[in-house]
Amino acid sequence: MVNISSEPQGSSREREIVAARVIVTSPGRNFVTLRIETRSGVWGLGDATLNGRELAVAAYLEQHVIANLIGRDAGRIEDTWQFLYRGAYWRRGPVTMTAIAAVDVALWDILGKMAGLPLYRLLGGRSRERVLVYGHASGRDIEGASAEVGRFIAEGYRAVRAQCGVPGLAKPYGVSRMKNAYEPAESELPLETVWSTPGYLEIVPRLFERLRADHGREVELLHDAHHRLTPIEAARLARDLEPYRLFWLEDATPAENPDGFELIRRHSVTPLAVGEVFNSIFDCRALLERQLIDYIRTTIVHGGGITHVRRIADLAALHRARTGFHGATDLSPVTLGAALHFDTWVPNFGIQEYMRHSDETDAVFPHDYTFRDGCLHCGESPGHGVGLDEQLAARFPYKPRQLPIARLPDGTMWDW
Ligand code: KDG
Ligand code: MG
Repeated sequence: MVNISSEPQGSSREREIVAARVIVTSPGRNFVTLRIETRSGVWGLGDATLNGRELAVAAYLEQHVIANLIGRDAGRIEDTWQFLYRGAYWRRGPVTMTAIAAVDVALWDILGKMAGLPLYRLLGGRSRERVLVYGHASGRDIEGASAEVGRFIAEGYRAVRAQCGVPGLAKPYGVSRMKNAYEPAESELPLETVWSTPGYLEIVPRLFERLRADHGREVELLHDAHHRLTPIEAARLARDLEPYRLFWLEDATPAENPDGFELIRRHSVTPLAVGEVFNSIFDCRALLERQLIDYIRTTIVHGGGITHVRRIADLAALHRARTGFHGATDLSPVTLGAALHFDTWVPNFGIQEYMRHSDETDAVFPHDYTFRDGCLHCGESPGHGVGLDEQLAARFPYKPRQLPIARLPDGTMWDW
């Protein structure tokens, strides 16, 4: 008889899930983490953070998911994914898919720990030596933004996203106050900001003209329009930016209707990135199949975990699109750790967003990934390599925070 307990990933009894709980903490910003534990004592972590809607995911997990996990085999990752997706009847949506992602990533973490292998090796091994990242530079004006881009280059970054203030607009997207990293969810109720497109369309090409003049053509430059433009405005911006050879223009227009991207494509060859608010392959499908985008940004935490996002990456590969995972600070170090293993493996990798977490966040989530020469490197410890110091986490209680909203000068509600 086969001695199943000698399997590297433990016997099915050892893999049985005996406990799972949600930890909510706010070391500088809110994070929701799921911890799943097996009978063998091996545990795994998954990120369940949905910025501004954190407690909805925490409740989804606590009230509707955890009881279903107890007694299941932690090694049945695919079956558990299908159970939570198909079995719930109510499919997709950011809350559901973030909750499923948390379970999925925790199970992959457990599998890695039981096998004694880092996650990228479970996925199929290394496809590259390092993960190219882009940092976030911003300034109240072109001058300030260019100085910030210079600071990133001096720190070793090879790719930088640049945003700058727009004359007449008090709080345009992506421009940090003081020297702090940009953190949009800063108030208990949504901060009301005013948006106006004409000034923005004037200043952004001038920003990139200046950045090329100051920093040359080698550094990769990116920009996020954050869903503010209509398709024809986005087409104009994409065309005006062509001389400055952007790595990508992100979220040029809201993506619910893929035809908007068709219109941009008709007018411009600036590469396009979309998808940080997507949560399933069905959101990505038309844009990829019609070759309307170049980079897909849907990431592990909001896209149903590794099990689902690798299907999205494969679909993208069929259409020569590459990954460019969302990586703002509202995605916890658990997501960043898992993403770096995915990035190290995935054949059609493009770039990874990297906004450094605060020191408090890094202390609560000890991790083994490192930054060097403009790239991140995943660690070699088993699983995704990110832990959680629960005692420290308990010192940072949850703080209600919501993302801002945008209105046009006449008060019309707009896309933030
Ligand atoms: O939670 C919202 C932020 O993650 C988002 O505004 C950041 O657009 C963003 C980006 O590209 O990082
Ligand atoms: Mg974005």
